[in-house]
Amino acid sequence: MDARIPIGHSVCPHDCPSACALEVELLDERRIGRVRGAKGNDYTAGVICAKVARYAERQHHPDRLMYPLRRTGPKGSGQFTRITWDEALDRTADAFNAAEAKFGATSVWPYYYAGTLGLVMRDGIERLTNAKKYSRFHGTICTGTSWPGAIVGSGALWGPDSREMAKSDLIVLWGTNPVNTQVNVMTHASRARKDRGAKIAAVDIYQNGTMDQADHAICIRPGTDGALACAIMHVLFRDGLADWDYLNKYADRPKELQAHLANRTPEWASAITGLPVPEIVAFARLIGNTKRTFFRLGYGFTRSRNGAANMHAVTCIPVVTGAWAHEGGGALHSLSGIYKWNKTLIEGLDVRDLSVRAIDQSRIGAALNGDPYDLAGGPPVKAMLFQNTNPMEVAPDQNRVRKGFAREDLFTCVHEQFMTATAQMADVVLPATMFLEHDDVYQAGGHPHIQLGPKLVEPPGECRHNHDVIGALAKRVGAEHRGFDMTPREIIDWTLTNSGRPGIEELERRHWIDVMPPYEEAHFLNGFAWPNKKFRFKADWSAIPAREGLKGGYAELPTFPDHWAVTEETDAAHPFRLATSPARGYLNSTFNETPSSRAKHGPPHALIHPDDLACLALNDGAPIRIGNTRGEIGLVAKAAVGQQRGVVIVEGVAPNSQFAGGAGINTLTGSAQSAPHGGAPFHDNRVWIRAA
Ligand SMILES: Nc1nc2c(c(=O)[nH]1)N[C@H]1C(S)=C(S)[C@@H](COP(=O)(O)OP(=O)(O)OC[C@H]3O[C@@H](n4cnc5c(=O)[nH]c(N)nc54)[C@H](O)[C@@H]3O)O[C@H]1N2
Ligand SMILES: Nc1nc2c(c(=O)[nH]1)N[C@H]1C(S)=C(S)[C@@H](COP(=O)(O)OP(=O)(O)OC[C@H]3O[C@@H](n4cnc5c(=O)[nH]c(N)nc54)[C@H](O)[C@@H]3O)O[C@H]1N2
Ligand code: SF4
Ligand SMILES: [Mo]
Repeated sequence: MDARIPIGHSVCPHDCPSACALEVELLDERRIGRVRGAKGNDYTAGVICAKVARYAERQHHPDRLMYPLRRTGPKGSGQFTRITWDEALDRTADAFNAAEAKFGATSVWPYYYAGTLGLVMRDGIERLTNAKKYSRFHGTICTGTSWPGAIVGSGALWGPDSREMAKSDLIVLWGTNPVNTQVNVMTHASRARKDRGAKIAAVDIYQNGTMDQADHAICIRPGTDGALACAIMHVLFRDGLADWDYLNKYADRPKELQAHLANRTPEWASAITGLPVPEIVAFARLIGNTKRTFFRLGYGFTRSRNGAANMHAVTCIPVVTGAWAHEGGGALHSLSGIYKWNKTLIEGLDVRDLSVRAIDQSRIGAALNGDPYDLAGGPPVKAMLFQNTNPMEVAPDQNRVRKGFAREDLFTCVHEQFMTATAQMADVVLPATMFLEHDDVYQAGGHPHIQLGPKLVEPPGECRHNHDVIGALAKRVGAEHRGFDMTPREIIDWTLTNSGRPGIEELERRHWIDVMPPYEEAHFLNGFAWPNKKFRFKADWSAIPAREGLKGGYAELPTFPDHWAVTEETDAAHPFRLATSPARGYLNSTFNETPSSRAKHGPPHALIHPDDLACLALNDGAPIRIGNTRGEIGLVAKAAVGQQRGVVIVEGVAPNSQFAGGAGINTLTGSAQSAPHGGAPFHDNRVWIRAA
């Protein structure tokens, strides 16, 4: 970087466990230059992904929304006209007030997600919901299955420090593709390989970039991780590789687990996973003979109807080997449980009423089409505000989502940075700031730092930040809470100090603070986070409370680790299994407007085994249709050998508009509420394939 250009310190706000510490070239008060990873942060270690290194391309994109807009043509026509902020806010508030007057407050449903991970800008919308008793938002789309699965064994949502990967002898990247989704995992895993000769194993369903880099690439059928985990533990017990001293001290019911696994043999798992028996046995022995085995557990393998159970099954493995007791050993899914924020002010928890209806985020299609189950017997949804999310592209069951958005009697206001597919359906569109244009505070899922992202440059046009919009709407709908009248910096400072952390000034000076719990706590050396301090091989799913006071369907879930056969399996009409794994250049649907990401990804394509292509009489590059009972899409076939026969991968989330006919990938994904509390099974779909 040019030493004469001033540098600002920030943090990547996007929905990624890496939450990289950033250094940003500030060209003038409005323009940024290059962005690089902070070298001084020992997790980021100077490395960031290519899409954020080129952030100027997104921030100064010619298509950025700059002014409020009102729709003038039919819904989805793309016809809008510029209006003032006052008119935009008045129209939105009028629609909310009209809905409330006629149908009650729960006919308004504020909807958001993690387009920014900043606590003030992401979660402040909850304060409006709670103050007005609008329908509450039950967030499920991402962590709905993985978090309960990770907590039900250990009792907590944390694990060893991710930087400890550098001290491991075997790193198992299970159901995660960090080369695409959180590049810094590879930094630390590669260190272990270079410094100690550590091995990297990956468990996935296709030959992605992470599998390419792995010493052991284990390619299973989708949704069969529970079977593989059981067979691994069967071999560990059978071959004397279980650590009984550790088990007796730290685990509940180890003997019962051993008995339960007696018939979960490698042969049994081979038939389910599609892996050869010797590969399962060799992998189990490698794990059993390597005390410092670090399981880095991703989200991908939980995006199936049996995902929560599979997560629990895999977390049991390092308990059987006793890896938890070793530095560089154990299992980490997310460190989100270490932060313990006081979010009273941000979310208005002091005015929250848990008896108010909550609607499942992933069921937006069903809810907008009036499904009485989703509406819980209450009024229809008549008015919505969207911040930081693009459900017209990312939510499952897209045909129903589209139909819902097209309702003439539904008012929608979308606060966005770009004219997304969701914004195109809106009645009112509001222009939003980007992260370098507002103040916020961030935690990370993949490392233990709290970071400040201060405002570094002026926003373009008339962009306003989320907190500003929420406050302005609050006034117009008569919502009362002291948080609406505070600045983002005041809210950040209050939240930090009331969560037992240093205030904003100190955080601004230091850029980040490391809040990793002590080693003993992270490794549960004083016991796991249950009253009897034992890890639970036998899961009690009812011990994992549904968030936001919702009921879950605990009863059916397996207790001991198992293969839970509830996935959407193939049938005669749908002979293929489809997974929608993440592409490198897009982050969910973010960055799908930047030219370099589009160029990298190319047109939407399906990775299909060459033998399957031959059976279908299709050539590499042929235009195809893929469909199921939910709908069908048009894209091109691409021959790929790196997955089992019958498995198809469509990486994304590519823009709907790039698919033939405009129906995007989530046309094919279902909105079944995966146990225990919901969560969309994005990688668990049966489909047919034919020539276009
Ligand atoms: N470039 C990029 N980065 C991203 C994202 C993105 O879309 N693109 N998304 C961000 C978000 S919101 C999140 S939550 C994280 C998620 O990041 P990850 O934890 O990496 O999870 P996924 O991205 O869902 O999928 C990871 C891998 O799981 C594999 N997989 C799918 N089904 C199965 C299965 O049944 N078993 C096994 N073993 N593997 C399976 C997929 O093929 C994929 O390679 O990444 C974040 N980072
Ligand atoms: N097929 C398929 N679908 C998936 C997945 C998959 O693996 N496969 N993954 C799922 C997962 S894990 C997730 S988390 C969801 C994520 O889905 P979303 O939460 O919708 O994530 P993004 O697509 O990144 O959209 C975020 C939007 O927020 C906007 N934004 C960013 N910052 C701000 C801000 O400060 N203010 C405002 N107002 N807007 C802002 C961005 O411009 C962007 O359009 O997608 C899910 N959808
Ligand atoms: S790796 Fe993730 S956190 Fe880091 S810069 Fe890229 S998107 Fe942001
Ligand atoms: Mo996510």
